[in-house]
Amino acid sequence: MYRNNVSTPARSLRALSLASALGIAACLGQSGCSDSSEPPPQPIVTPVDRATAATITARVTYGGTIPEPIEINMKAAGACAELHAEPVYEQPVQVADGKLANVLVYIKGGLENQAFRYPESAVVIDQRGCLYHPRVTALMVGQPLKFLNSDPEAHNVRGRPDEVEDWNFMMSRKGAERTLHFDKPEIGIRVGCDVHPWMSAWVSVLPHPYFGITGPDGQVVIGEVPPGEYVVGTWHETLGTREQAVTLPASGAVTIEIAY
Ligand SMILES: [Cu+2]
Repeated sequence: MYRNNVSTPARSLRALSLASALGIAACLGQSGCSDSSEPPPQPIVTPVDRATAATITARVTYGGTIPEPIEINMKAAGACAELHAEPVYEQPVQVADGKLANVLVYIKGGLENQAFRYPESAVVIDQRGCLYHPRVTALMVGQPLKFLNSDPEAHNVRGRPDEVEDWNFMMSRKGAERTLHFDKPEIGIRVGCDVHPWMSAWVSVLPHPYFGITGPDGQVVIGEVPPGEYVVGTWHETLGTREQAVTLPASGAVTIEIAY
């Protein structure tokens, strides 16, 4: 979470602590209640010359054995079980026709000392059917990350980062929302719910806009990249990381294949 802005987040944290001390549920998990930390100021950006900008297309494939999906037992939480007519399975390795989904593809090296505007629009993770939607997501430093609770069941949202501030809050009512901002990058932050231990989401925070998550086609297209030498990195929650060097000519379009 963003903590470098000395004034407002510190003040709101103090207010929250005071409210907690007084036993006031300061906006925690109430319907329609948004408890937003302040976004950081937009940086002074490094301009990108669109006339020479280039495109990277990354195709991610999987050639290994696909693990057996594991049925999630929601019976301990009856309200969750009631939300599903069919069995629900845990399957982090989403492969269709050899193409691997839910992989973060991002520029890992080559953009040092450059700064980019973050989108003001929030990336949203919904808690629905006692699962996170989407399971894997990414956003920029400073960009809002909004958690929603669409369930008639209470969830807590616990982040287990290594670099950014950790977080943990309850979202006890349907319609509750809560927004976070991050002040530094981190790849593959685990998000979970202590009430429903099968709930897993993964959030990555990037210092630039050159990233994407593969869909069923296993592909990410990263556009408007300045020409240059880069390292493209990938991350998958169970299959780990890969990286590949890329030379991007001016106005070029380079396609790389990344195999797991
Ligand atoms: Cu939960």
